[in-house]
This record gives sequence, structure tokens and C-alpha cells, in this order.
Amino acid sequence: MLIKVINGPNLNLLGTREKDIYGRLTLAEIENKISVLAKELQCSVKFFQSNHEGELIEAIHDCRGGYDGILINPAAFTHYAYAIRDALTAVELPVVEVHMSNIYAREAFRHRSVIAPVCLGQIAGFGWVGYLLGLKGLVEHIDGK
Ligand code: CA2
Repeated sequence: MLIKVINGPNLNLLGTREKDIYGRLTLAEIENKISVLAKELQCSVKFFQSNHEGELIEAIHDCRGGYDGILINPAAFTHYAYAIRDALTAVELPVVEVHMSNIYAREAFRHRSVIAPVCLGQIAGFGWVGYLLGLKGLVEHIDGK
């Protein structure tokens, strides 16, 4: 089983600023934790991060064929990027949306996700642990198919 883990804009800054909201771990440290769980779950993971919408769309398109699912934190694109939503729909793979923060407890513009309706599920508010919860849910879903 092969899962692509995709992170959107500014998440490359994790662990350097806004630690009160997003925690102290860097993206590389979170990716390490995901890799450890992936091994336990006997699946493979590949990671991608970009600050550019078009690159994220291409990374989603590249999942056609070889991948079984997508774990994605679209960051601020969550709230308005219909092109990312369309790309996720187009690849016809199970997708889990992850947010480090509880987007429903923050500014009103973060309360809406245009991505969630095309996802299997969404996890928000558990910090980096949300990536592990999301991976577990995604793998269980794919295994049960
Ligand atoms: O809670 C999340 O994971 C978000 O997807 C994070 C996005 C935000 O726009 C979403 O509403 C919720 C922002 C990511 C910015 O990450 C930073 C990390 C460190 C320093 C500055 C920004």
C-alpha cells in the first residue's frame, strides 16, 4: 500500500514560528513520526510539500496509478482552492484531510473547508498527532475494501 502525504503552503515553517498554534515539531520531525507509524501499519509513504497551488495539483495528479490514498493538509488552500478540490476528485482515491489546529475554533474564514466534501474524513485540532490519526483511518479504510 502506498500513501502520499501532502502539505500545503507555509507548513515548511512548522516548528519555527506560531508554536502556540502549530506546536514545536518541524515538518521533517512530523514526517519521521508518520514514517514510523507507516512501518507499523505495513504501508509506504511518500512526502510532498509546496507553497504553490499548481505544484500541489500536479502532486495530486501524480498519485494516479501507483498510489492507494492521499493524506493532505492543504493549509490555507483548504478554505478556497476549488482547483485542489477538483484535482482530488479527479484522481478517484480516498483522501483524508488533516489540520493541526481546530479550524472551527479559529477565525470565521477557517470554518469552511472546500476540500472536506470530497474527503473520506477530516481531522482537526490534535496537532501533529492528527497526521497519525488520519493515516490510521485511511489505511483501515483501504484495507477494508
Ligand atoms: O491547522 C492547520 O493545519 C491549518 O491547515 C494550517 C494553515 C491554516 O491556514 C489553516 O487554516 C489550518 C496554516 C499553516 C501555516 O503554518 C505555519 C507554520 C509555522 C509558522 C507559520 C505558519
